[in-house]
Amino acid sequence: MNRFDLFNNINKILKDNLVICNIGLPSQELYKINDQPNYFYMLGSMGLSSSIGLGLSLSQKKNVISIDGDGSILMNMSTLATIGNRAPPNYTLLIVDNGTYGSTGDQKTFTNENTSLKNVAIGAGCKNVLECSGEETANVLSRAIEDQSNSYVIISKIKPGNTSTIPIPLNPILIRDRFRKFIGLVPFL
Ligand SMILES: Cc1ncc(C[n+]2csc(CCOP(=O)(O)OP(=O)(O)O)c2C)c(N)n1
Repeated sequence: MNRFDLFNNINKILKDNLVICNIGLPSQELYKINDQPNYFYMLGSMGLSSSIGLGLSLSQKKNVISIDGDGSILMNMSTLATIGNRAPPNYTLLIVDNGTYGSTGDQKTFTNENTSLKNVAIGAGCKNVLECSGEETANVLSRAIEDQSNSYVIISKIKPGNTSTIPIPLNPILIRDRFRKFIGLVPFL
């Protein structure tokens, strides 16, 4: 199972929640499957999907799913310490661990070698850290969302590989404003 297969599998869970999606092909693939105003596509800021989702979950009550990549988490590991100490129960971090920097040509990351993001997350103080296969992810994610008392970090181990996509044809201001409207905030002027 690659990222596109995984997103197809979990879209039924994502669609009812606030989703912050990692920069590059993850956002393009999610857009290709299903575009909704409650999906916030990152068009920049590699490594900050987890942090933006954390801030969002702390500032309002709806469930937030941050979708991040292994490469992005490796680049901004300190996010796991913040999550480990401050994540509220409405926050779930889904790390799509395909073992590569997929968006830039599938260069291998260190999760192929000695680095375990599960162990890093546990060491950073994250509770409810679950590693699973791509096939198991829909079940694991839906149980995490249903649990209103705890935050979760899920590491979904999948195969590398990208699907043919187009750049998201939405203006970043539109992505921002329709997301703000969805959570009940007025658009910026
Ligand atoms: C600071 C910074 N460095 C590098 C990039 C280029 N870049 C964009 S996406 C990406 C790979 C992200 O890999 P990962 O988070 O594992 O997600 P994947 O595409 O594999 O799903 C890179 C290196 C960037 N946008 N910003």
